[in-house]
Amino acid sequence: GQLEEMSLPLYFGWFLLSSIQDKVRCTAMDFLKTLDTLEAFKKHLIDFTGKAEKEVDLEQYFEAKGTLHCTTKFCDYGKAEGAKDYAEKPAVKDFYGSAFELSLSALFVTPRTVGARVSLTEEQLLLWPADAEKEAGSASLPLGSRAHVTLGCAEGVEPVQTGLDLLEILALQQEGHQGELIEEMELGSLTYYGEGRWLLSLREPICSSACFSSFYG
Ligand code: ACK
Repeated sequence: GQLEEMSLPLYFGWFLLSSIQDKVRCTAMDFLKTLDTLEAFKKHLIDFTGKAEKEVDLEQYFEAKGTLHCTTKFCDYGKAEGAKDYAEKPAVKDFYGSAFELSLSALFVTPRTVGARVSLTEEQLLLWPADAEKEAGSASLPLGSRAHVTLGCAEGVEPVQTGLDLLEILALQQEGHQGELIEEMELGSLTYYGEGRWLLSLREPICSSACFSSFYG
């Protein structure tokens, strides 16, 4: 029928409830504002500016990228590998349009992106493509490691980079890099992983209602 012939979406994912989007954006902005002022951040400013002594306003540095969501499968209207198989998975069909509770467990900042890590439940992992981490060259990381919400990108950076930046930090952790614990902030503990990579593990994960759906653009 006609439905089957419709092209596949740009991506499938969980779309955060709009009231929670504001809360997440505000939390991220507060974090950027604070990070900006820390001596430890200023010490590594060159990662962001390419020049010592130059100032950076992180709130201006990153551009927001549309509606907040956690991509499960990027389909590129059917052109991406495995797009059709994903769309036909029973779990994808069964859960399409259903509400979920996403847990945002950390915020991370790199010179390219700012994002939130999403910790998926077993049920949510049913909607996670088996090759999402492999595709990004991080086959040894657990399924769902790439799950994130993009909160902003530096000029000229595409949002696909956010998940790759998260995987980079998680790969460092897996290799035994503890990072440098900078300080206990109100929101959680802040760790520096070198090369401008900052991770804030949230003391209280942000819980967000989100609808599993797709985006056509
Ligand atoms: O921030 P994101 O997760 O990164 O959400 C957007 C969304 O699809 C629309 O562009 C993500 N995206 C783009 N290209 C890819 C890709 N090759 N693999 C996985 N996710 C992608 C992007």
